[in-house]
Amino acid sequence: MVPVTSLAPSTKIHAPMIRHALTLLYLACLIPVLHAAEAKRPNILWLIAEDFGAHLSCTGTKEVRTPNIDKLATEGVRYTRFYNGMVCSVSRSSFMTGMHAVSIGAHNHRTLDKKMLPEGVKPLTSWMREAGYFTANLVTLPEPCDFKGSGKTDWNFQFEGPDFDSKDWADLKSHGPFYAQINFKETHRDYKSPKKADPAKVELPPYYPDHPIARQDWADYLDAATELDRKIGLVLEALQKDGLADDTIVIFFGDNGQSHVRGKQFCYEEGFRVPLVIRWPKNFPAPANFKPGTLDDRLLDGIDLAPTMIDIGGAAKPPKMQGRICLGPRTEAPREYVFGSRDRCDETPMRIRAVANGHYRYIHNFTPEVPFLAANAYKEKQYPVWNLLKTLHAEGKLTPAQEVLCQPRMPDQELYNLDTDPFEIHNLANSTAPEDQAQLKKLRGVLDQWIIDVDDQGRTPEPADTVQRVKSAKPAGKGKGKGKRKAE
Ligand SMILES: [Ca+2]
Repeated sequence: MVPVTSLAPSTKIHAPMIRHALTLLYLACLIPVLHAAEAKRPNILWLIAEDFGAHLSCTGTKEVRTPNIDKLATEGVRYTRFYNGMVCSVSRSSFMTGMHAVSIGAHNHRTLDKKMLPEGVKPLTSWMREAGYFTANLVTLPEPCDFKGSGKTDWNFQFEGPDFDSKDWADLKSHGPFYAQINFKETHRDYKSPKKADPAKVELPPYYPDHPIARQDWADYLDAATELDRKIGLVLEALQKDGLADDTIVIFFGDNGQSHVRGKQFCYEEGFRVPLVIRWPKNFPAPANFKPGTLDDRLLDGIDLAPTMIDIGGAAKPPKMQGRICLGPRTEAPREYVFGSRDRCDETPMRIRAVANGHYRYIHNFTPEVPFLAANAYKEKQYPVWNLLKTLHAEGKLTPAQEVLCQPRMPDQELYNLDTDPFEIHNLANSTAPEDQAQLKKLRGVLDQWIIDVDDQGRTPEPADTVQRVKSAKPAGKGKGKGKRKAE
């Protein structure tokens, strides 16, 4: 029999070894689990609506029917102050790079002589591909959807490498994790959706004339939104049916504000503020700052999407990226301000810069001599209210808020109190109220500094022959084929 005393030293010697061995065994078991957890990353699906403000049933808009987007918002989070604008090619260049368009020379819609992206800046798909994601801009959708994605990219830059890996939904199942997008054209003009909204019941912003033409046009827009919602419902159904829903983050947003007279192409709320809804999939724990079924009123910029996707994909945010991660443990400081820019759109040069802090919006019109209704073939052809305003102005039938749009020049500066004046019709730039003056001074300073900080390339005018080149490059409202320029 071995004396107990002789056992004690031996036990003391072996206990750490046993613990060490157990630790190694534990780690050996754990490492594959960790690798599996690392390997399993969520898919990402962007549903991008064209030219769409947050005109949803769940935001209280009358005469629109959006049960599918409303449901998505109930299952996920709806972001109430998401700014993305102000026009297609410019905002798409921004949210696909995580960079302000003015920083990368992509600020003119559409840029004629597209530059290479600066070193360290790439399209989101390149970063996602490097992170191990399959990328797709879906055109071919499952048969029950019975429609195609538009496949729009519209980027104002050149870059190295492929844009996407596929156009076909059928590739998604076998190529996870994926980053995919579907571009919906319903809410882009021309509006061609089934007529459902009653023009007599729609609610117009006060700066548009209460006229049958304006009411019909707004009803047509809402019908386009209803049709958009129907198609989104079909896509979500397909995602479920293919067993992808529980592994896929769904992100619905507008590429820029609605294509109405004071919306797209301008720096007011109507041009920038668009819906954003995110639904987190069941098979992945939701971030702490994501509470399904709630509203999130943080100020967000379209450029925040790209770094957030890269972070979700498990890669580091590229150092030059100006957007901020807005979900998860690496969420960056909340924005105090959102900025906006407008430069040449089609054949209409105009330079506007804007900043908003959630309560006030300040706008600096650098080209006030260019009137709000400056000639633009696309708008004259496609915006009935554009022409209606001119007619009613000539007849003296406009209200003061509508008359402002028909003036021969823009104000040098504009300041709006968004809390008391959500439609931005009372310009407070010349107000003597101390609070207004304080906001004007503060926001002007912030905007001036931003222009320096982001190296705003709009400070350098385009070559003098640019407008002539744009005019000769496209017939208005036509030219969908390659080599032609489509007006919008
Ligand atoms: Ca657009």
